[in-house]
Amino acid sequence: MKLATATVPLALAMTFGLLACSKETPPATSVSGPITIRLGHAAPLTGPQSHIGKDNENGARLAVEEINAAGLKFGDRAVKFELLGEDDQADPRQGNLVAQKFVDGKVNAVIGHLNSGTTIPASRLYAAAGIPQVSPSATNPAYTRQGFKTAFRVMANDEQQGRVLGQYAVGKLQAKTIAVIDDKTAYGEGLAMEFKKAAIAAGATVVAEEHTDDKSVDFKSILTTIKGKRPDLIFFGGMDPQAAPMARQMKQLGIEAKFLMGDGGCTADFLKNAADAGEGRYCSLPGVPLAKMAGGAAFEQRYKARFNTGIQLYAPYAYDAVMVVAAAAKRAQSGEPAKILAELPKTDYAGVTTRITFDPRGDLSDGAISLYIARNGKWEALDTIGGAPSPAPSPGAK
Ligand code: ABU
Repeated sequence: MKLATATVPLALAMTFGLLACSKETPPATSVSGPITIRLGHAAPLTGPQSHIGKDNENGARLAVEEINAAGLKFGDRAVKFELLGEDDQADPRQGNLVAQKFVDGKVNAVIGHLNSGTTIPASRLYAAAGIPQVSPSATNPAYTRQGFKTAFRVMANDEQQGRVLGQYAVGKLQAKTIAVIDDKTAYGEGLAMEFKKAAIAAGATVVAEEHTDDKSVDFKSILTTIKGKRPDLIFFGGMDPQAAPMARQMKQLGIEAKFLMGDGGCTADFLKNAADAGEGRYCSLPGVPLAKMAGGAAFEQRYKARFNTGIQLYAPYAYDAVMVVAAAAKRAQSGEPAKILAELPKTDYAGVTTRITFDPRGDLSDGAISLYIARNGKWEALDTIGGAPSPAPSPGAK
């Protein structure tokens, strides 16, 4: 389904449409006919995380549709964006197969992957092929620490998130004794490690450390072990398909410890699947709450109108990731990966989620982390730590 032009935000229409028609830069060639820019999008579209993967893809698709409706041009040549969605199943090996497919298919840029466990290995393939990669959601710091000029992300990383979570657990939630569970993925293990470091530095004692994986749903054995240690708080580094049954089983076992998660558990599905056992649980999410994003409410409205469902988690970030690539292409007046790459580090983009600029590694500068509590079946924002003020969205880079 195509969006009617009338539904495209005015600022976007002006930036990608009207301004693009001005005499900025002549077209690369005099050949007429549209230029097609193909964006690979990779996320789990099957399996336990498919609801989050579909949400990412929807966010990216909405951006592509809005850019096309606004009518981007390079000089007098129309530009059309295409989104090629692939299912990486949140699996590192499948992620590499998808990445190789994008490389072989010569996509102009990649939005993704969703998971750190797929994003990090795939980034090597994109780097070797010179394809720009912007992850909306992979938060393991290692992604941007490999020295690849192709790797960017539009949300704060887990060094920041873990630090905030650890300090919050001790400072605000008054946890003196803590149990840590992770799902042994690049994300879950990495976040748990950063959390632990910060919690210990803030004065807490880690009384138990347990591990599961990203397929398990029965945690009674590790929870029973943890119950014996009587921690004040249980931290889980992992995603909502594990977090929801974990919260339910904590309740069944009568564990009264507070339960704290990172962004992977901070979803609408956690609330639905944990049901009453979700109440009073805590999570964090990189970025400011949607209601405080300058373009958040309008984005949510357009998302719901287009997909007939609510935002699950990272859709606004996937949307911004596409817009950042499109703005770089517009500045370059080209869809060539090398020319987009030359522009990406200069990004200064007022997105839906925040003002996006990149540090020398390709990480979002000044990312914020927000804390939430589940109350009455909703995630209620508690605090936001760090981050630059969010300007009104005007999705064209300067
Ligand atoms: N940021 C949590 C989910 C994605 C990931 O980093 O694996």
